[in-house]
Amino acid sequence: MLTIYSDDHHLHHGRCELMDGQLMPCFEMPSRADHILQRVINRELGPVHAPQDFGRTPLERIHSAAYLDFFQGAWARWSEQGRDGDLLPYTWPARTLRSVLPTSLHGQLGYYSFDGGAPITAGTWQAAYSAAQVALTAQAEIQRGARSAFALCRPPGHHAAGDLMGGYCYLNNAAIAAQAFLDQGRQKVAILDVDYHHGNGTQSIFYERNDVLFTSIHGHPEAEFPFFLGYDDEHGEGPGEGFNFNYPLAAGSAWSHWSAALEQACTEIERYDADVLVISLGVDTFKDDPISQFKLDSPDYLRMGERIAGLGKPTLFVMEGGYAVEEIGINAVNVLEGFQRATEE
Ligand code: OKP
Ligand code: ZN
Repeated sequence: MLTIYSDDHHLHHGRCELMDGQLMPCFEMPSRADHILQRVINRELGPVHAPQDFGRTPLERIHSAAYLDFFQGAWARWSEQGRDGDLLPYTWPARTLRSVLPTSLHGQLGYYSFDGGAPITAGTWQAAYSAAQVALTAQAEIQRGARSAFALCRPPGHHAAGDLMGGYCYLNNAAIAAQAFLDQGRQKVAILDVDYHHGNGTQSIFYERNDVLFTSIHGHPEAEFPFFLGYDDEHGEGPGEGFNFNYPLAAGSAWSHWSAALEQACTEIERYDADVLVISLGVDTFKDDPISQFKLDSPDYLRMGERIAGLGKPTLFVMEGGYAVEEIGINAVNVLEGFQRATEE
């Protein structure tokens, strides 16, 4: 399986996040992608290529031009104010307030975000832009006929909506790739989001559409980030009604419960009869993940890959979360090796 990877992810290294009332070093750190790349190489998964540059146009199919302009220019505005620390929002247009776009940098940052978990640093735009190009380059490989490809994206993307950053995410790599498939002639794309957290950004982007099926298995939003989306009664709206399926699970869920949800998601994906499959591949379902509450173990990721391969579709894997840095490479590449093994049989 071909892996697409860019060193540009090192340009994004946030300092701190607020966690249980304490400032902590960001869990979403560069060594995550470094460990995954090392495992890809050590296991000889396949070649590793740098991304091509498809420009901003495919990003604008998912994100508003105003949002992209803001994100691209935010650091320059911040440093013009003489600042060099992380740029973080602190006020949002929540209930009772108006969603008007202010002129000030921090006002606009609140307008274009939903939480304080996505710091903008000097290199964040370049890193996120390159991650989107990584996804698009892997997508192009599948469009050329490959059975599968791995987009080793960092920062992740599934919490980013059309004009919102948050939850470590800025550009929705999986959504950008899904849209590229459609723009290049595919009719139906299925997304399976296996990250521990609900992919609220991806769901919202495609919520009123029937050309993208969104399915997600995640910690129950009653108890887990992002809290305000991801319930099992969210089925889509308008033309998108019946094309959104959430499988929220309780804290402590292990493979037996998780795999039962996977079976249900696979049933919906098979019923949809997609042309192509996009996996939002988070491995923060791991038992030792420092910010998550599921109990999957490393061998379970082999089975996950096997089951995904059983769907028999061209499959694009897009890296999302996973914060047990020592094991992230083993777990992510286990999914890919499980897929590969089942495909060869
Ligand atoms: C991103 B992905 C406060 C703690 C909130 C946010 C989790 C984002 C997960 N900073 N944690 O889905 O793995
Ligand atoms: Zn996650």
